[in-house]
Formats: sequence, structure tokens, C-alpha cells
Amino acid sequence: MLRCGRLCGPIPAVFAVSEPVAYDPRSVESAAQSFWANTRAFEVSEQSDKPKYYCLSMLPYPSGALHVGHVRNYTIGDVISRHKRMTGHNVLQPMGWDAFGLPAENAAIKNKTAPAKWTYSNIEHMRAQLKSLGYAIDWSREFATCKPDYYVHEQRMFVRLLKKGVAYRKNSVVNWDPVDQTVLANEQVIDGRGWRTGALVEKREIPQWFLRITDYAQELLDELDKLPGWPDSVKTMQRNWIGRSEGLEIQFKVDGEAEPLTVFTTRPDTLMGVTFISVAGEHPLALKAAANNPELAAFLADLKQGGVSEAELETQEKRGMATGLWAIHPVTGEDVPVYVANFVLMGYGTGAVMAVPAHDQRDWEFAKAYGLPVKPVIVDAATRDALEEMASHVAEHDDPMAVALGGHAPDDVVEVDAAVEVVREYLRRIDEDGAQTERGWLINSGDFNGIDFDAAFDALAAKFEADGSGARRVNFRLRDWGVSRQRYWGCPIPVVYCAACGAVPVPEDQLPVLLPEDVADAFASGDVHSPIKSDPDWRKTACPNCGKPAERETDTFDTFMESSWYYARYTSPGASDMVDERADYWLPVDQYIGGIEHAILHLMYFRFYHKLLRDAGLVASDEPATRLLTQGMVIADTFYREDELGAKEWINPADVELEHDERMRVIGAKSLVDGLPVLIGGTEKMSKSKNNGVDPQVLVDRYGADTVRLFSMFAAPPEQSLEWSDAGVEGMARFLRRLWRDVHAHVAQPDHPQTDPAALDAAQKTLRRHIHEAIQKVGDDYGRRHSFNTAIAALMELLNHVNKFNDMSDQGRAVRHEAFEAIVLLLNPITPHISHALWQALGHAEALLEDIPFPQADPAALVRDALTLAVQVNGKLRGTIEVAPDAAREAVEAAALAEPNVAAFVAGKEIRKLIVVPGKIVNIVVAG
Ligand code: ANZ
Ligand code: ZN
Repeated sequence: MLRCGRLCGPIPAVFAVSEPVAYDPRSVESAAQSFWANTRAFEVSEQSDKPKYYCLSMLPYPSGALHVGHVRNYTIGDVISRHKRMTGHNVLQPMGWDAFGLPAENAAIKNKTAPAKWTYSNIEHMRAQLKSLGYAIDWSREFATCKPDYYVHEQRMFVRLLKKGVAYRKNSVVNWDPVDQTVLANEQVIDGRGWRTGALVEKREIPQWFLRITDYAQELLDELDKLPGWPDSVKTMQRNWIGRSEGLEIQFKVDGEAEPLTVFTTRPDTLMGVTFISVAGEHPLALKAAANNPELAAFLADLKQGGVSEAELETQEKRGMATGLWAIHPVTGEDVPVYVANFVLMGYGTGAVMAVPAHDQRDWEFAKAYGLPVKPVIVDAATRDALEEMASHVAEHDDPMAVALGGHAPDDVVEVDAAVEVVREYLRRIDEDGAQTERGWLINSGDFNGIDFDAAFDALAAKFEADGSGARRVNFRLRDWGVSRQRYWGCPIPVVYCAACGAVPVPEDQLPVLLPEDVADAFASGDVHSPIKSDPDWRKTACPNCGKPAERETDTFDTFMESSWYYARYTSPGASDMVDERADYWLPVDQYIGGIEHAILHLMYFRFYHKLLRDAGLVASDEPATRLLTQGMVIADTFYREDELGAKEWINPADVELEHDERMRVIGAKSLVDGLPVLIGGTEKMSKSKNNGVDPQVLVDRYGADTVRLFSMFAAPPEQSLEWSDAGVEGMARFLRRLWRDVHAHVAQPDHPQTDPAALDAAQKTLRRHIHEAIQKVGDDYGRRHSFNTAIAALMELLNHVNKFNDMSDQGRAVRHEAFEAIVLLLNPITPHISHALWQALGHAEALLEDIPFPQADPAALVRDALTLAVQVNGKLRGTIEVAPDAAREAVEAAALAEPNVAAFVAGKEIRKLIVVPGKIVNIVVAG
């Protein structure tokens, strides 16, 4: 029996045979996975003396099968988790299922089955897929959010929030998809149409439940500054979404109306430029005016078409209609007309805007369309200077602005011509090009002329606050979170409607309100309506308050409700409340990983919900996650054919063969199905719509999980998009086969002693230095930089060094052994199965590599004995020298000149220059 002389035990005889064992990922992976499962290797508890590390990947929606995006996300999380465990942490990596949602209902209609059944069978399949990828997950904490033992806590929390006033009900205008009969989020409205049905979206007003996230707007904003571990891009998106604005509310009296009209403005400095007022279609004043104005009433009805998203309002054509009402300017006393305008939102500020066409682009477009005046009241620095220069030349009583507008410079002061031109050009731009929206200095504003934005803001705030006709005001763009959905497959909202008592929360001891799962018949009939809405029996109940017959709420929660607190539930499996004291052991999440598409909604609700948990006394921290990594998209080639009408049929890359010319450039592509040509459509995000998805299962079956994991980490840095390439996957498979073969060839060699650093020759020392440089780099890449592709590249390079090293001496074999052990352990977070097997091949007993400390670089091994410098004479390489890394410049110069070949070229010539680039090169320039 062989014995490794270092720290290893006897090498099993099977590896001693000269015929190398072929790499069979299937058996290697199932052996490792059984070992982990049998030893419950990744189940963790709070009883640990190690520091905790909670690594969380966003939980998947059980759509049916894993896609490559999942594989990328979960592999990143797994590499971080395994590396953290190897560096001495108590690591929690959980997994669950975001199991409610619309796709299950659509599938149910299509397959004439129940959403629950479809969902549970998808979960079974996808769990098996995740297991086949070998993720180090604590499966004992798994849950599906559609199960009552999960959503009961959500219902209980909602009832508590109702009592606190954090949850409330109000009518609100929503995007209504007339085909799916459901409310759509703004993000689900694309070009005015439902994202799924393509139907024209309508506006509707219905009663809905809301959570008061706006109460937390300031905190959600401020705490972004305390999240250095979150990407700036995400924080910027959240800041913009929260949209804090400081401004004034100003009252305008309206002719013939008792109530003043209040506007919200962030630009009170432009007050004197107001030429009309615009209000939202739902504004009370508009409704009042429409009562005896059929034309206006028809216009208001028309405005209800189309979505309510801001992006849509931003891009749509500016439309409006006069109400016939006149407002009175609070400073000049002039009458300004009141319009209804389609770009004013009822839900923001006061639903009314003082319109300043000269300085607001929407108002400008509106004014141009409806022939309303444009009055400039703000100038930029250059225009202000020009006006000042003119003022010093024109007669005291002449207004320089009037002079400029008068079309002529004063005849006697030729030198102000240039200034007049500057002013006229500024005015021309406002008139012809569009609003000048930058802050500047006031003109045409009477007593306020000459001051800047801040001074004007303060002066006007003081003026209106003094007489009560205005006030400073902070507004947030963030809206309260509407959590009602009119769908079946969601968590029932625990409320009962009683004719006498109104909306009554279901008492906690009567929870959960169960969602019936056995509804296949309803879906088999093709009805797209919610089975609980169409089932009178389910609705019927007794009022918890007075006991009289009452009806249940049939709306269900937005599925973002479940994904807002799942991270906390993982910490406390089985807890009788949402979480228990274990939550504060694990939270906050140390590393959260997921797609950038969740930058705003999910990540905002997730932060908000954590504060709700905190305020309910359930957790102590303020924020749910200290670090966030948003992984990039996975993209792939697209292929298609066009029919006579130009409609594209997308063909999956797996069914296409590329054609190359003799220089391997792609010149075309053909279908593997019919052999006929297909068109190449460029690289795009993998999606169903472009049919360019790659099924990770096919790859796992063909190459094994380790190859797929390795490729997904090697092909791109985690934040960037990853271009899928079959050749790339093949390359990874080759690398693992070579590592397998090399390790087995090495262990077939005779026994070797332990490495003796003092006894190593130069080449042995160099290889050992490469080993320890790799250890240092890979540890830093995994831990600090999250740069996995460079870590893999370093390990490939190290394997190349090992391959070039053919020293079969005792110490040579010892250093080679050290190299293989390092590679196997360093690769373990990425390719844990092959590492598990090769570790045993290297002579160790079967072990959990996560419990073996991550290799540490030996500082002594990193020291370079000598650096090799090239020496050039007149730009040509003439020799190399070996110098100590800390050698003085004079010593390097002397060594260069002493190099025999260099000396021959320099001999007898005048040295004009001698340049030493430390660590790299010596340049000698000689005359003649
Ligand atoms: C006059 C003005 C002049 C404005 C000017 C802007 C520029 P943010 O920054 O997003 O808070 N506004 C107020 N309420 C609105 C509503 N419900 N729907 C649409 N627009 C509304 O924007 C505040 C500005 O948006 C306000 O300041 C108001 O127009 C407009 F040169 O008032 B401003
Ligand atoms: Zn009642």
C-alpha cells in the first residue's frame, strides 16, 4: 500500500493500479451527494462557537424547471457559502419556494388541473434538480410559501398591522387588465397593454388593502447610506423610487369657489412664471366642473383609458381641456385658467400643479399645444451677467429685459450689443427649443428679481407661512403598497365583511383562513375567475364581531408579501410566531444574491418588512441584509426564420449548427432538424420569447454538475452578463478531466516524503511559490473580491505549472502533491464533487471538505529568491540577469553590464543611457 509522507493516511489500493480511473461525473457526484445527505453535512444550528454567516439566494418561483439564471444565482451563493464554511464560519444557506402566483393559474387553465397540484409537482422536480447540482443547502429548513403553516403567519401579521393602522383599506385607481380580470402593477403595463394578455389596460377604482410603507420612506432612504455592501446602482434606483422632494404647498383662490386650490411645487422660485394651473382628471375641481360640462365629462372618461404608470404618463402625448375655471395668482392677482391635464397624477402631491411653461418641459409642451403664454422668470449665469452689463449702460428707468425684448440695443451703447445677443439667444431657446429647467436667478419677478433659488424658496415660504396660504412640504414619490390581488392562487386576506360591523379582521385564533386547493373543476371549466370568488360557500361565514352572517374577503395578497419575510422564516423553522429568538442569531443576512430585476420592488418591500418585524419586536436589527450581489443576465445566441408576412419563428440554439469558413469565422447556420438554413439573430437575454434558453439539466446529464457550475462561474464576473457558449462548457469539462487524470497519475507514483522547504532546488521552490501565490489569490478572490472567474484562471495556470514540472525526485513529488491538494481544496467551493473524490484519491479518508480549513499561503513560500530581468541594448534583447528582489539600482546596473553577451555589445562604446525598470527590464543605450 502506498503512503503519502505528508499528513495523509494510506492511499487506497484502487488508486495504485497503473491504469488510470476514468472521470465519471455521474458516480463521483452521486457519491459526494450521498455523503453530504447521510452526514447531514449542511444542517446548521445556533449552537456553534464559530461566527455565523447567513448566505441567501433569492428563492425560486416553481415554474417547472430550473433555468440557467437559477444555476448561476445558486452557484454564486454556494461558492460563497462553502468558502465561508472553510474559513471557519457557521454558515446557513437555505432554500424554499415562492409558490403563489399567476403562472400557476394560467397553467391550471391550460392543463385543466389545480394550481396547487401543478405547483407541488414542479417543486418536486426542481428540488431534485437543485440536489443534482450539489448545493450545500440546509434542506431541513425548506418551505413552500403556499402552505398554510407558512402563510398563517403572514395573515396574523396583517391582522396586527390592521389594528396598528399600518394596514388600511381605501379606494384606488388601478391598472385593470380586462382579459385577466386583474389589477396590474405599473411594471406589468407595457405600452399601455397588459404584459401577459396584450390587452389595452383600463383604469378602475376599487377598494384595496394597503400597507403604509410611506411612513417608512425617510428611514428607507436614510438607511441606504448605511449599506456600503450594496451596489451603488441598486441604492440609486431605490433613492429615485423613494423620490424625496422638498417643496411648498401654495393655495390659489378660485373665482366663484369657496375652497382654495392647493398646488405642490418644488420650484416656488418660478411662481411669477405661472400662466395656468393643471389638475388631474380625478381632481375634485375637475369633477365639479364636469358636472355641467358634457364635453369635459367625456374628456375625463377618456382619460381613464391607459395605464397609470409614471413612465407612461411621461411619454404619452400631452392632452388637456379647460375647465372654464380661473384661479387667482397669489402674488400678482392675475387670473390664470385651470386646465385638466393627462400628465398630472391624482396620487402625488395635491393632484394640482402650478404650470410654468418656461421652466417645466411638460408645461411647455402643453402650453405650445394649447396656445398658452410662456413667461420666462429664471435666467442662467451667462444671461444674468449680460443683463447686469446692460443695466449698467441703459438709462436707469429702462428695464434691460425690455430693451432686449425691444429688438434693439440702445443706439449710443454699441458695446452692449453682445450682451443683448446673449439675452435674446436665451429667450429664443425658451421660445423655440423648450423649457429651461436649470435653477438660476429670478427675473420678471418684481420684488424677487436677482435672487437665486434658495433665497426665493425661503422668501416665498416665509411669505405664505405668514398668512397661512402655504407651507413647506416634503413629498415622496413612493406610494403605499397595494397588497390586494383579485386572483385565486395567493394567501387569502384575513378580513370579513359584515353589514353591521364593516370590515372586521379575522381573530388570530381563527387563523389561518385556508385557501382551498382542490379546485381542479373550476379550472377545468376554463373559467379565468378566482374559484373563491365564484364559490358562495367559501365566502359565507359569521362575523367574528356580532356573529351575524358575513362574507369573507376574496382578494388575496400580492405575492411580494410572501417574499418579503421568507428570509426571516428560514432562521426559525417551526417557530409558533413568524420568527423566534433564533432570528437575531442569524440576521441580518450577511450576503444576499439575486437578479438586478428585483432592485426596486422586492428589495424595497424586503427592507420595509424587516422594519415591520423590528417594530413588532420580532427582530433587533434595522436592515435585513448587509451585503447584496446582483448577478448579471445570462445571454445566448438567437436563431430564427421568417415567414412571408415577416413573422419570426425562433429556433433553439440546441437545434442549430453553425457553419464556419476555413478561418473559423461564422458564415451561417442551419437547422439540425431539417438541415435548412436559419438566420442568426444576435445575442440576447435567455428567454422563452426568443427560444434561446439552454436547459441546464441537459448539460448536467451530459457533463455533470461540476462542469456546469465551473462554467457558470468562469464565463463572466458575477455582476456582468454571461454569454452562454457550448465551447466554453466543453472547455471546462476538459479541464476537470485533465485534473482527474493528473491527480491519478500522481498518486500512482511511489511514496514520497514530506516537503522540506529548506531542501528544495530552484525549480521546486518556484513551483511551491506558484502554489502559495494561487492560495493567496484564490482566497482573496472568493472572499473579498467575489471574483470567481479570476480564481479559476489562477487554478488553471497553477495546473499548467504542475504539468510543466516533470521532476520525479522525492522532493519533486512532494511539492507536486502539495500542488494537487491545494488545487482540490481551492476548487472545492466551485466543484465540490470532484474535489470530494480527488481528496480521497490523494490519500485522505472520506471527509467533508468544508470542515477542512481553507488553505493559507505560507509567507516563506511567497518570497522570490531572484527576479529575472531582461537586458536590452539599443532596444534589442541581449540577455537576462537574476537579481534579488530588493537589489539596489547600482547592483542591478552592474549585473546587467556584467552579463557576458551584453558586455560584448557594450564593449568599447559610450553608454548614453541606462534605465532600470524595477522587476522588469534594463535598457542600455549606447552610441554608434
Ligand atoms: C411648478 C414647477 C416649475 C415645477 C418648474 C417644476 C418645474 P418632483 O420633483 O417629482 O416632486 N407636480 C406636482 N404634483 C404633480 C402631480 N400630481 N402630477 C404631476 N406633476 C406634479 O416634482 C414636483 C414638480 O412636479 C412640481 O413642481 C410640479 O411642477 C409637478 F419649473 O411646480 B412644479
Ligand atoms: Zn358584525
